[in-house]
Amino acid sequence: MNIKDIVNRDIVNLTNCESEPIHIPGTIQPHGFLLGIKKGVSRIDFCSANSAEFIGLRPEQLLGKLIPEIFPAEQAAAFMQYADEEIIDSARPFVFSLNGTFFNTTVHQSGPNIILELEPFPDGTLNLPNLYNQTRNFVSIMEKSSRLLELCQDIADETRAITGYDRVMIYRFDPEYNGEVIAESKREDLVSFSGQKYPHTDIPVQARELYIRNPLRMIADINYTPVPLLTIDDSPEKGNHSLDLSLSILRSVSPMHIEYLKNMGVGATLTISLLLNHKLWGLIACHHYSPKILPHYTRLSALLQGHFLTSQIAVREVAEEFEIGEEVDKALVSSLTLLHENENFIEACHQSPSLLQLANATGAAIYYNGKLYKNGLVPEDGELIRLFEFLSANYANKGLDTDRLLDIYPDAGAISKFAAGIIYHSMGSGNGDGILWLRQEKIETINWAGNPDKAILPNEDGVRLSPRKSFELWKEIVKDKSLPWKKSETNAASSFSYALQKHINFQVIRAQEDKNRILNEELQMANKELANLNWISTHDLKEPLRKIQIFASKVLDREDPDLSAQVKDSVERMRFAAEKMQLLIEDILTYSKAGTIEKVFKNIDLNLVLSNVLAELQDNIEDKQATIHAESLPYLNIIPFQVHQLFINLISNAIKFVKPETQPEIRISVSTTTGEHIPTDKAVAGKTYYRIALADNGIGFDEAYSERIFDVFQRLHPAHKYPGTGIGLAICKKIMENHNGFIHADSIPGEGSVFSIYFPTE
Ligand code: BLA
Repeated sequence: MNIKDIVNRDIVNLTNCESEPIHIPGTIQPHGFLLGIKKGVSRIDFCSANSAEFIGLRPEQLLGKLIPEIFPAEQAAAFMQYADEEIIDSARPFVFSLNGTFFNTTVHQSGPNIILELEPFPDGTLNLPNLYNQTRNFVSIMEKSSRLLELCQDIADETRAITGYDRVMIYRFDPEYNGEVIAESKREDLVSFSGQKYPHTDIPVQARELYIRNPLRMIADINYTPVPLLTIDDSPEKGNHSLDLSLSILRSVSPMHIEYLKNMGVGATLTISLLLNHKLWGLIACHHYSPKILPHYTRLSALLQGHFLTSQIAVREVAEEFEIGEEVDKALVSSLTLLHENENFIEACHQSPSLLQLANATGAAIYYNGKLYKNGLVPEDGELIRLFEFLSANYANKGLDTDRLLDIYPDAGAISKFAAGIIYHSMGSGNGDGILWLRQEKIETINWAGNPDKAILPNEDGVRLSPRKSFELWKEIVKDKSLPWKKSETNAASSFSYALQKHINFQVIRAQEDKNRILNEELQMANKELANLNWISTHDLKEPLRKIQIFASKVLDREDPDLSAQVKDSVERMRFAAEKMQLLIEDILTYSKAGTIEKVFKNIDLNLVLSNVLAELQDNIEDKQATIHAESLPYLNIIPFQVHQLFINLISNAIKFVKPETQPEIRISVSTTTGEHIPTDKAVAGKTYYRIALADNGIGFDEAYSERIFDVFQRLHPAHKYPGTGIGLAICKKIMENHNGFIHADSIPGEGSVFSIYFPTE
């Protein structure tokens, strides 16, 4: 028979430390012995080298044998029944008695093997702890300690009482898996590790993964000599030469870690995993300063303690966050109430303490319309505005919260005193407007147990690297950082920012409405004044003008030799001016009437209106030898005298604005169209309109004026050449508005113009 050990002799160093296969060391600790049995056939395939020390049988006497060949028939049968069960119950371990010694036997399956780990009871017999008392203590601890830290302290005390270790620590991981001792129970003479921090490298990733699967480990004596596991090399299954000891209690420990513990001066340890949501939240870490073997049932009690604690971690953490959440909610409600009750919240209430409390901030600021509104502790104005501008340029539609502004804003160092951490929300107007909550710098001192940069040191021969030798306190000062923002705080800040934005939008709309209302009132006033012109013109202006004209005519008609030619000329001019003035008054009157006079619509034949207009303009037409061609016009529901006025204005313009030596020619055409084809956004898409186009061969005008020519007193051509008041087209526009229609002009200078009027067909 050829027997060989399966010891893993790979050397650990810096490059493979994180991948050291700690689950297959091929050795065990010596406080018990191990048998690996092929499941189903009960043949011993693996055996630790120390079997004889416990049962007087050497490995070569055990390997290859069946269980019933070694153990008394009754015990062998009982064991085989126990080991064949689907799930092996570790809380009910199997007790072997051999040659008068009782062994606690932990059994689990590893691949095709059943692993038996036999430990003699330390005091010779099975000694059950008083579980009733222990459980009662746990429950009273749960009930009395409400805060997580208190609970951890109580669990540390209780674990030490049950297990008797010199030091019991509750060790909590941060997100990077650096750890901190958050509670400690210890022998009085020992130096405290409380509050110390240890780098993540102290417990490498594969160790952490293993501790999720196997929540309890014991190192009974740091100075132990590992015991090799043996197997028969010429067994039928060649190559099956490693045994996965992940779930084993006797598994030998990584030499790296042993060195670490020696450096720390520790003699024995027990470690229990604390899991939250399937992740390692922390450890219960126990140290003893001499060798220590904890009996199986006491281990289970300590493990139960760990389970109790983990079941409470989430509950306490949520409860503590909930308490903060409640305070924050209260402050949010008061801030929102102020916002809703104050028309001008920013001016009136931006200094309310509740605005700070809703995010537990030390300062807050709002930047709106180029003005700063500040609350609490804030940087000086220039720096604050620069920060707002930076944030609005980079985080406009996102919002942001950070406990270290310096990570994103290079100038943050100068303002850390006020704004090491911020919550930011932009306000949509775009000019850097936004709201900020600020938190002061909280300089943190981390008490590293030894310099974390020297977690791994080259040793004397410079080849192997070993864990650090010094655990002397090494202080790290963390600057430019605030306390982290809690979810409830960032949520409250978002809710408030959203409400503030709505409030501001609403104010802008209301201000616009106010402006519109004032404009409307002004317009009504203007209309009223215009209506007054009607009265003034008839009574106060027209009468004196007529008198001026009559007297002027009388003077001119008289053949008075005493009147010089110069005086006559002046009087003539005076008469002419009065005539023009009268025309102007009449036009203004028509314009004002077009807007104010009661609108009486009649369904009427437009051809009739046109022939009346042509009759009225008869003299003018003959005088200029104008020709007018008109297609047949439709019946329309119109205000007859206004449409009459409209045609008068348009046709007389066409006759007036002619090129020298040219006879005016006017073509009136009719078509239908729909709103989207009319060049104004006021037309209703899909609605049908009549288009009546008056095309002339006149002097035309520059296209740039096609809108402005419809404004009052807009003249494009010199008055001495083309006389008129400049109101005619404004009247036309108003008339079309009265008919829910539009007027539009196209022109090519020197060729002619087309005036299109659009009436809704219905
Ligand atoms: C394992 N390291 C561990 C364990 C702890 C620590 C608790 C679990 C094993 C156990 O039960 O003891 C670390 N122990 C601590 C810390 C305190 C403590 C921080 O008491 C604080 C009070 N360790 C190193 C370096 C390496 C390393 C540099 O410092 C590797 C290069 C390795 N640590 C290492 C390994 C294990 C380990 C491999 C797994 C040991 C095993 O389970 O085999």
